[in-house]
Amino acid sequence: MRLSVARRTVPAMRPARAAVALAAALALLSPAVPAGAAPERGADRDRASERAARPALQVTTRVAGLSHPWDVQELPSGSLLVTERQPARLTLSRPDGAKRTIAFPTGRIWTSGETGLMGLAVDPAFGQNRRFYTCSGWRKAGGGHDVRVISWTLDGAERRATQRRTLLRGLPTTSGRHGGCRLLIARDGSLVVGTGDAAVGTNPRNLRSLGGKTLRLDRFTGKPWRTNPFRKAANRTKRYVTTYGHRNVQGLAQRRDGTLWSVEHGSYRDDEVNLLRRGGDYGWQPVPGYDESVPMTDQRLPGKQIAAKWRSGRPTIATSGATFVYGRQWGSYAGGLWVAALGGERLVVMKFGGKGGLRSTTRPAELDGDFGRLRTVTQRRNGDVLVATDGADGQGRILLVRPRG
Ligand SMILES: [Ca+2]
Ligand SMILES: [Ca+2]
Repeated sequence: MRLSVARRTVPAMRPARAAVALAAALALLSPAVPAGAAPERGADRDRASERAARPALQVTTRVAGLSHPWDVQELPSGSLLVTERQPARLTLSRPDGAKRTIAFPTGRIWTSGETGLMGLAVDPAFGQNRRFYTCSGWRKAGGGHDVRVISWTLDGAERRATQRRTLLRGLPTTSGRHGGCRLLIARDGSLVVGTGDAAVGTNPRNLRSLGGKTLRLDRFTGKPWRTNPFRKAANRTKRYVTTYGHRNVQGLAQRRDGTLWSVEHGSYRDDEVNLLRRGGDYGWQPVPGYDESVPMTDQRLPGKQIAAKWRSGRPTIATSGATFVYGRQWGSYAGGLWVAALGGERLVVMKFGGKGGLRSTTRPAELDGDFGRLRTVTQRRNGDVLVATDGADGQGRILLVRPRG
């Protein structure tokens, strides 16, 4: 049994299945069965991957000198684009390590508390259209502020961003608390937006508010996405809503089987990882006022509330950005959802079965406690993983993670 050497691992597998898993693990030794490939295809293979080797991880600093880096994405040139929440800066790090601040209207970004320059997505056709997308606080021309999703183009010299279009405005804000906001371009080309409830108790369940939701839209026109569950609603805001009843969505990820997942911060309990279903109610409704004593998924609400696939219980670890990581070099970490934790100052690799059931959670020792708060995780095209740390005042970093070997 290799279970005993799995440091800090909580296997969700029942002992009765061990014999089956052992047989599957032996089958995995055949090179014809790549570890980590399409884990949703078969439960046996999934269980087998639990037993595959966990590679030792090599962690180095790829970019230093950042302030609250919030998201990082790779460009086709190999340069990394980084959003820094506060002070609302867009930074580029070239493959040779040279770093520069992109000319960008930082002064228009509203920064307060948890809100600033946040989510970032790079267009799949960036090589042709040079587009990328941000979600950020925004100072309205006539005073006041909201959170907006905006498309930009980056010039060929990678020095200047030009605003193309405000795709979505009016995401609610109050003090800056619970401002969201994560972006993901799904494989069908839609732009998915994970939002926060702005610490207003009625927002998550109000389908005329963009707060406490996942939203989906056309990344070129900003129109509601064609498969949205309420796309025919009379109310325009409602047409954007994909799921509701969220507290503060900090992570969005798509698995190879096409399923979409969100990661969100719990209250005093229960950070959650949710498998998103169109039109689903995820059960956060902290009223009257902003009463955080209610459950993160309150089944007493009318209708059906969808339970989380993973929850932290108590204490919370403030789970944030996440991505499904693939590639056989990652051994049993492959196919897992790699989740960054802020308060917990760790990375957690969660393995889920084909139907979304939790199989195991692992805390790689190499990314546990040594780098402060971890904000998000991204996988590069070459398979390497990038992890953003949340350091303030130039202490934030982008870490490069590879299997040691
Ligand atoms: Ca929930
Ligand atoms: Ca109910």
